[in-house]
Amino acid sequence: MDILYFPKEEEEEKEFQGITKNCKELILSLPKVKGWRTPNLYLFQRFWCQPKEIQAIISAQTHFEAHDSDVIIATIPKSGTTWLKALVFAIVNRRRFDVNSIDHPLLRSNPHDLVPFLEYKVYADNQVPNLSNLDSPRLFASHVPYTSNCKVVCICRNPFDTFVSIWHFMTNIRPNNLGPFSLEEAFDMYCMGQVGYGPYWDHMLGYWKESLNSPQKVMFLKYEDLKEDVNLQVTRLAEFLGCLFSAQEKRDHVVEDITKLCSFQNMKNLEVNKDGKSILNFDNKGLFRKGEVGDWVNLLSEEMVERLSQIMDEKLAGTGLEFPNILKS
Ligand code: PAP
Repeated sequence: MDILYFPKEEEEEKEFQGITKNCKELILSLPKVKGWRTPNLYLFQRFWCQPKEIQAIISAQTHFEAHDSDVIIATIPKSGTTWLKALVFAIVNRRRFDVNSIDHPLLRSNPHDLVPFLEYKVYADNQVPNLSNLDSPRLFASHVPYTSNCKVVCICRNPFDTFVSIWHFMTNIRPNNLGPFSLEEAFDMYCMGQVGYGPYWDHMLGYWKESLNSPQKVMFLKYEDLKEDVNLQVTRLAEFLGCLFSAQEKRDHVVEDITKLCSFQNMKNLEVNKDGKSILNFDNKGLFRKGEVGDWVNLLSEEMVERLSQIMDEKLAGTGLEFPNILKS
């Protein structure tokens, strides 16, 4: 039988491209595990990250100065980032950009271009841009738990669907050079917290606790709640962001127009989301898969569900954070 040759070295070289000598030294001193789409993940400031992310995170932590009026959308990957970015952009800019305009930026640009990630766009590739001339409120996003003076909107999603979403996304983009990565192996790593920006529960609970301590500063949303009643959540978001809908706007159905503009079907079918690339080399179309609650039933075995349920029960016990009815989907 032929042995498949996987030139992993090429990927290892790529993962450190553009990383400064000092940063590389730091990264190589960190604990590491196998990566999902790069050779390794490194444990940096208690979270598992890729080298390029680590360099950009350090840069953001050094250079980013939050304004009180800024808004940061903070998420763990695959929990509804794209959707939340679209909603927040449409809400805070609705006086600048009429939601029903055929020229609305969300019809031409992917939400990741309108609300850039600090670690993938703003401070990626060693750049330190001047952000002082940007219109207020400035909108940014991050997968990292930043402590910041500005408002933060966080979204999380039940871990079953989040895992399934990451799994599909990663299997599409994982380079062949890295060799096979089975569902079982990925799930095992997920359960040990070894996934980008994981452990999942620490990320989620960090923002959850912040939202309880400082509800004026941190708003915590669940993907499932958005799916259940997105108009209600858009109204709550506007209140949190200090731009309430007026009685006239309510009569004019502005809330419903925003949710329609940002709906899965609408966004998925836009040209920019069918053909564009907004984050590194990912195709935007990979950001719009099914957009459902409960898709995990199609992938996870009974044992997997039991294992992850136990982990979540243990991690979330006494925190007040729960995902009711997820297992009955
Ligand atoms: P990211 O971390 O790469 O930015 P993120 O947007 O957080 O990804 O999550 C992608 C998930 O949100 C996908 O879920 P799925 O794999 O279970 O289908 C994607 O389909 C879903 N999604 C994207 N846009 C929307 C939307 N407008 N409404 C509902 N779900 C959406």
